[in-house]
Amino acid sequence: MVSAGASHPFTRAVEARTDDVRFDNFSLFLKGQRIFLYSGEFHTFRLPVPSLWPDILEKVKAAGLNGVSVYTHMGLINPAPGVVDFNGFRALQPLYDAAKAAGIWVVLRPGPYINAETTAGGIAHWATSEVAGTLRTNDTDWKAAWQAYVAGIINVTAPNQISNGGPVIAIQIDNEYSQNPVSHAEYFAELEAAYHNSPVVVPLTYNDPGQGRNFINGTGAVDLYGLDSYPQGFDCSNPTKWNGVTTNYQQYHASVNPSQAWYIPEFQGGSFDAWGPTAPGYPPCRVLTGPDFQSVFNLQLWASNAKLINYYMIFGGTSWGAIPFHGVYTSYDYGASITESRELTTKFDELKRQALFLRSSREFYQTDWVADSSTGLSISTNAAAFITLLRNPSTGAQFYVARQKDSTSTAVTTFKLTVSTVADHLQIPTVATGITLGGRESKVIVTDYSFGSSSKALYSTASIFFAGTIDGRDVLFLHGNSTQEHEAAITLTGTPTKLAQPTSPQVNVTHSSSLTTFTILTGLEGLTTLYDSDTQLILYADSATAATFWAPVIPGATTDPLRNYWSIGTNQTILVGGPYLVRNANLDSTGQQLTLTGDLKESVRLTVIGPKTVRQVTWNGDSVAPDTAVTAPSANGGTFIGQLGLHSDVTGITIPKLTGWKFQDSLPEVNDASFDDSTWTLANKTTTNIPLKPYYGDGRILYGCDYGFCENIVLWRGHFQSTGQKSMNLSINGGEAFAASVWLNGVFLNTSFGNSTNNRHILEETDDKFTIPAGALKSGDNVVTVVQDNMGLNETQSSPNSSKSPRGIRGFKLDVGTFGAWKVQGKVGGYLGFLDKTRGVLNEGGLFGERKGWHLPGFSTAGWQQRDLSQGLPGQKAGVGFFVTTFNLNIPRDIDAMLSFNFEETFGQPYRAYLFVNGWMMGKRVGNLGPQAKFPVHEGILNYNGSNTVAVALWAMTPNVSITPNLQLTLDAAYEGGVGNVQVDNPAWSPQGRE
Ligand code: IPT
Repeated sequence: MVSAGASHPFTRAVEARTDDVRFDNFSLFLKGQRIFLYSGEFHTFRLPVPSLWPDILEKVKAAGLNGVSVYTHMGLINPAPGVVDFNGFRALQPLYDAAKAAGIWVVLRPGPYINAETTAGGIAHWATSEVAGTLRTNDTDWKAAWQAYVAGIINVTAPNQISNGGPVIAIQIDNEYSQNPVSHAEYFAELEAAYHNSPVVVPLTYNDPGQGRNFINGTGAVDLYGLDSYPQGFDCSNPTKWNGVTTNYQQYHASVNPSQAWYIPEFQGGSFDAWGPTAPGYPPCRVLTGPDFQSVFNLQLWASNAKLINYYMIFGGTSWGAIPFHGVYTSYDYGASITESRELTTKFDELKRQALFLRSSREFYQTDWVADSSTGLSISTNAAAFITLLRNPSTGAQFYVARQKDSTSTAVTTFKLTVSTVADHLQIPTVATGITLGGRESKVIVTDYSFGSSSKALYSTASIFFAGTIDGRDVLFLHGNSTQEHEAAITLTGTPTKLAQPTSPQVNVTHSSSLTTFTILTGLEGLTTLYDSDTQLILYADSATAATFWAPVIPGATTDPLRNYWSIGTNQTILVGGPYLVRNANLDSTGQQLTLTGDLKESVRLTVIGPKTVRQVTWNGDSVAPDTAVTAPSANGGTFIGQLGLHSDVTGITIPKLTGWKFQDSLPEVNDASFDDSTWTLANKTTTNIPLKPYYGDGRILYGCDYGFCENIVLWRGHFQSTGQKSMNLSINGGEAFAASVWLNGVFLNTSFGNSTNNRHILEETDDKFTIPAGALKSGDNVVTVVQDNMGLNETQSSPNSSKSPRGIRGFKLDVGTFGAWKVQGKVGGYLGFLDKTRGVLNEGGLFGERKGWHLPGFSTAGWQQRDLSQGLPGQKAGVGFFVTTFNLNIPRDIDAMLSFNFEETFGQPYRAYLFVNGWMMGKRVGNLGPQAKFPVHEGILNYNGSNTVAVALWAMTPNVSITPNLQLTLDAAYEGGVGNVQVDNPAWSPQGRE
C-alpha cells in the first residue's frame, strides 16, 4: 500500500514467474512493496497439535516479525514408497491458514534433505535402504524416490502462494549443499525443474552453509542466494564466552551477488544440545544467544545490509518419537525466543524491539552500505566504538549501526558521532554526555529519519521502538537503557495539549529554531510523554518498559485476502501496553469498538493509543472500564487506560499426582521360555544398499532398515544349537547414546552402552564380547535376544550417503559353532504397514508392549498387577516392563497451562524410559546419560478436560541396582488467554493388527 522509493527491480527475479515476489539489489518486493523480511524458524512437525500452530504464529506476529521459515519432513509425510500423507500434524494447510490469519509470510523449506537435527536429516527412512544410488544426487533411483513427496508439497502449496492470496513467498531447494560435484548441481537442477514444471511461481532459494559461493551461477543456480550463520556454535556450556561477530558479510555479498538482496536464511537464534551428563541443557543456550547476543549479532547483520533475515529457531519445540538424529535428545527447545512450552522470554522482548523498529522504518529497507570504521569512516570520538553507516539514497535517511570494536567487549563505551544531516554537520549528541554502549550492546542511531506521514527526526541516539501514524497523528516511541543518557532532535508540529512539557523532570528540552532537542537523563524509567500535540505524539520508555508494549496490526478490508499483512493489506496499527501478550486487535466498521485479544499472567494496567473514535474497548470479549484516575500518556483523545484482571485463578490449578500404576512385563522374548518368534521377519538378506558393511558374521545383513524396521526399538533373535559355547561377540550399532541389552534364553548377559557427551565422546556402535554364564546354555535350540535402541539415522551434511546408517548388528559370532536363523522385529508392520497412521511412522517401536498397543489410550490393563513406577522392575532384574496409569485433567478453557512430565529421582540410574502420553511417544529419558529429565507436553496431546493415559516403557539396563523413576506431572506456567479450542486427536487402542 505504501510505496517506499520503489525503484524498478531488476535481476533474475524480473524473469521470475510472478510479479508478486521480486527483489532488487536492496530488498525483497512483495506485491510491489519493499519488505524487510524479518522471520523466525518454526517446524510444525515439532508441535504435533495443529490447533496450537496459530498460537506460535500469533506470537511471531506479536513480536513484529513478518515471516516464518518452515522445514517439512519427508520421512513423516512420505513414510513408505508412494505414500504421501498430509493428514493430522503432517498437514500444511492449517499452517498456511494460520500464517495468513496472522499476516505472516512463509518461506517453505521442504528439503527433501533438511538437516535440522532430525533423523536422516529428514530423508525418508525407506529411501535410506531402498535407494541403491547416492542420496542427494542425480542418481535415478534417488530422483524417483523424491518425486511423490515433492509432487505432494507442490500440490498443497501452490494454491497457497502469494499470487493466489496465500502466505507462501519462496521455496528453498534442499539444504546447505555444495554445487560440486556435478551430481549435486544436477540434483538441484532436477528439483528446480520439478517446481518450474508446476504451478509454483515463487522464487526458489538456497542456503549456503559457509561462504562457498554455491548455486549463484551455473547448473542448479537458484533465484535467490543466501548464507547461513551460527557464530556462537552449538556448545552452550560457557554461555558468556562469545565468539566475535563475523565482519566480512557485506564484502562477501558485494563480491558474490551484489545484484540480489542480501539474504540470511538461517541465523543463530539459539542452539541445539547433545546427549550426555555434561550437556548443559537449554537454559545456558538461552544465555549464549540471549538478548545481548541478539543486540550485537543481529545488528551486525543489519550493518552488513542484510534485508532478509531468518532466526533459527524462533520456537524449537519437541523432537518427539524418533524425530531426532542421534546427536540430540527429545527437547528441541533450542534456547529460542519462545520456549518449548510456548512461553515468551526476554529474547522475545529484544526481538520485538528490533522487529518493530524494522516494521516502522521503511527507509531502512533501501540503504546503500556507505562505509564502516575499518574502511575510513572515522566519525566516532572513541575508537572503541565501531560504526557502520547505511544511507537511503532516495530520502537521505542515515542509519549508524554502533557496536563495540571488540564485539565481545563488556566495557562501557561512550562516544560522540560527527554526522552530516540536511541541517549541517553535527556532533551528536549536542547536550548529553555521549552515546553509550553498555557492554554487550549495539544500537542504531538515526539521522534525517522520517516518521508518520510527514514528521522528521534530525537524529536520535535513543533507539526507536515504534514509528508510524495512529489516527492521523505521527507517533514516535523511543527507548533506551535507563543507565544511559539519550537524545533526540525532532521537528515538532501541531498544537501542544496540556502536556506541553515532558511528563518527567528527567528530560531536558532545548529549542533552536524549528528543532527541539530532548535529552533523557540517566535513571528515567517507565513511560514518559515527550511531546503531545494534535499532529504528533513522542514517547520515551526505558527498554524494559517498551517491551511491555505491543503494536498489533488492524486488519484491512475484509475482501482482501492479504488484509492481515502489514504494508500489503493494511497500514493501520495501534499501541497497546501492559498485557503479557496481545494477539489481535480489530476495529468495528464504525471505529467505535476496539476488540483486543491476548494473554495475561497477572492483573495489569491496559494502555491503548489508538483512534479517537473508540468508545469501547474489549479484552477477550469483556468490556474494559476506563480508569480515569490514571493520567494517560496523551491528552489528545484516542488514549485509553483501563485495568485488566484475571478471571480465573491461574495459580490455583491443581495437577494430579501420578499414582495407580499398573505393571506388565514386556519382554516375553526372554521371560517366556515358550515364546514363539515364527511370525517375525527372517533376517536372511546378504546384500544391502547401506554402504557400511558388516564387520564380521557370515554375510547376513542384520540392519533393521533392510527389513522395514528403521527406528525406535528393534529386537533381534539369533538361534543356535548348543555345542558348549562360552561366549559370543556382537557389534551393535544404534547411533550415539544408544544401548543394547543381550540375553541368552532367559539369562541376562550384559548391556552395551553407546555414549555421547557434549565433549563429543561418541560411541555410535559397540563391539563387545558377551560371556555365557554356566547354566545359561540349553541343549538343543538356544536363542540370544538383543533389545537395541535406535537413536536416529545420521545427517549427511557433506557425504550424502551417510544417512544410510547401519543400525543393527554389524558383527555376530559364537566362540564355537555358527548361528542358525536370525529373526527381527520392530514396530508392527514396519514402514510399509505400520498401524498408527495418526501418530505416524516415527512414533512406535518394536517392544512387545508397543506391538500390543499397551501405550495407547483405552487399552485395558485389567489383570495387570499394581506396581508403582518408582518401584522399578520386579526383582531388580534387567528387562523391560510397561507401567500404565490414567489421570484426569480439568483445566479451565480460558487458561493456557504449560505442563510437563518430570523424572524427579536423582540422576544416574541405568535405565531408559519411553514416555507415552495418550499414545504419543513424547520423551526418551536416559537415566544414566541425561541431560533431559523434564518433558513438556502440550494440550492437544493432553486432554485438558478429561481422561489421559500415560504409559512408560521402562528398560532396566543393569540388574541388581536400584532403579526408581519418580515421574510427576507439573504445572510450569499458566496464562489466561491462549488460542482456545485445542483439538485432541488421540485414537484409542484397537485390536486390529495388535493381537
Ligand atoms: C544448519 C542446518 O541447515 C539446520 O538444518 C540445522 O541443522 C542447523 O544447522 C543447526 O541447528 S547447518 C550449519 C550449522 C552449517
